[in-house]
Amino acid sequence: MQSRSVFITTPIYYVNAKPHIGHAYTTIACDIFSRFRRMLFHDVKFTTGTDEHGKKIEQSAQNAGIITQLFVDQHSQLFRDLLPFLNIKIDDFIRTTEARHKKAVEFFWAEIKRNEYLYLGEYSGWYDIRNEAYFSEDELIDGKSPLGGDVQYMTEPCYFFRLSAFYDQLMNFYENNPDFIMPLHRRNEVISFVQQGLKDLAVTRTTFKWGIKVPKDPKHVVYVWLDALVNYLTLNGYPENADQNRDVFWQNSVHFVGKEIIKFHAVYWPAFLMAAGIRPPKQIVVHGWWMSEGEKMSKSIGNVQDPIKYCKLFGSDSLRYYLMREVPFGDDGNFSLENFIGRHNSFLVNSFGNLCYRLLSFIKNHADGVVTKHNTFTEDDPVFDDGVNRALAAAMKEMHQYAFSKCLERLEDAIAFANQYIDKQKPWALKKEGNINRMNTVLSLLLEKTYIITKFLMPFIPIAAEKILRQMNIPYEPIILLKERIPERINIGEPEIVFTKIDPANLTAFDVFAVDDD
Ligand code: ME8
Repeated sequence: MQSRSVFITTPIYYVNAKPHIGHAYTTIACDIFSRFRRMLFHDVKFTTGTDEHGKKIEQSAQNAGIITQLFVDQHSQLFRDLLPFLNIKIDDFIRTTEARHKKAVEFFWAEIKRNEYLYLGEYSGWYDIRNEAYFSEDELIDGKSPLGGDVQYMTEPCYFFRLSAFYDQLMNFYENNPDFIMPLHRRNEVISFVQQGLKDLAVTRTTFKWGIKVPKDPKHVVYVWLDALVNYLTLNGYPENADQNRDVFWQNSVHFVGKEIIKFHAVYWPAFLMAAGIRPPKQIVVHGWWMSEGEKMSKSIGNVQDPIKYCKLFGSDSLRYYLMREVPFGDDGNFSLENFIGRHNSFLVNSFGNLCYRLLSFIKNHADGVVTKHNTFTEDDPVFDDGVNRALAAAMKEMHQYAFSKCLERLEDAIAFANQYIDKQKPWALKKEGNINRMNTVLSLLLEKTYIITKFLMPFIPIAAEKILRQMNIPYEPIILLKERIPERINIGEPEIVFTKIDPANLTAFDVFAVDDD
């Protein structure tokens, strides 16, 4: 049985540059899943935030010639400012420089120290500053870290976390929780990583100051990943809310992450939590990368796309739909303006938008804006009804598996059925023949199905769906019910076109690919 509560988190983003499409992607996916669960009347807590400590951030501030606190304040604000553009509704925004987070990290540290999972030693290795991680000589590729960053050899005294002690516990955990890592093929990667053996992990640094100091040993700064991962607990009221194991949100916590940070979330984080006596989160949902010009879109590479430009040009609904539909969640995808326009025009305009507008404007113009249910059925009706119901049920199943693009494909099937039904039933011909009862039967069935499909699309395209539902003028609860019935008599509102075709020829004035230099 699925719980009625869920705690949905994005990774907290580094504040060393402006947000780009990659960040927008994860946050949009979380927003859509949150809205979906809310529309099942579940209790949802959805959070995001910024990761503000570490050498990389300190260096970025120095390079910009700004004091670090001011630099992180400004950049964190950029991530916060992005949210209304994307039409994201969050419950909390965390910054790792906040007092509540410092308190949580210090408490967490003391817990794992008390449980004897920390010891003082010395660390030497090749340090990748960009990715805040140490590597051994044999892990380097062409003199760079396996993550592609420049490395320098460093030795420092530091605290180690006894990760090696968690091999059996982790393996048992993966075995007993087969859907801990989604999609499932990612689970095998994690298991084979752990099977290669777990070395103790250096969890403090002395080479920089910008971070949370180790309690009672302040020349050490807590490793940025340990600091960052604890954000999920801070957001859940830790340490005041000390018994996370009994907390319904913690028990149902779902971390959405990009595939490059799976090791931190699916190996280190569960081990840190086990060391503190807290059970791991319920699920880690892993997605792939948006690529641009053949490489991962990344602020360090500089091949990024600005999500705000897309929202301003085409509206947030179009961006949300494109990102969710273009690539199966979990796979990599190439971000392309051409495909963006193609999907907008073919689905939002020609398929869904057209169905709603042709149906509502027909009702307005040829039925005085009123649909009354009538039982003049033919054998086509249950076929249509069943087809749509089946597509909706399949969409629901995909959504629970975080298969956003497959969910949308099933909704597209439902819309295609409706468009076929309207073409075959020809309500305009029924009107001409004076077969008003049959026309009403057809129109009410179509309106009912289009209404349910529109509600299902709400998490994806909330602005347009809301407008269409208002045009339908059906008193509605924001809840997805697959077999909902509409009232006997509907007096529809004013039909309006909600999506207009994008003509690439009109876009020449805008350089959507320009990268801002600010
Ligand atoms: O890793 N395609 O922060 P970050 C898809 N602070 N998603 C992308 C992407 C792309 N090209 N680029 C970024 C960090 N993302 C840490 C996380 S969590 C405790 C600490 C998204 O600013 C994706 O979700 O580098 C990825 O995992 C995240 O941004 C990385 O953001």
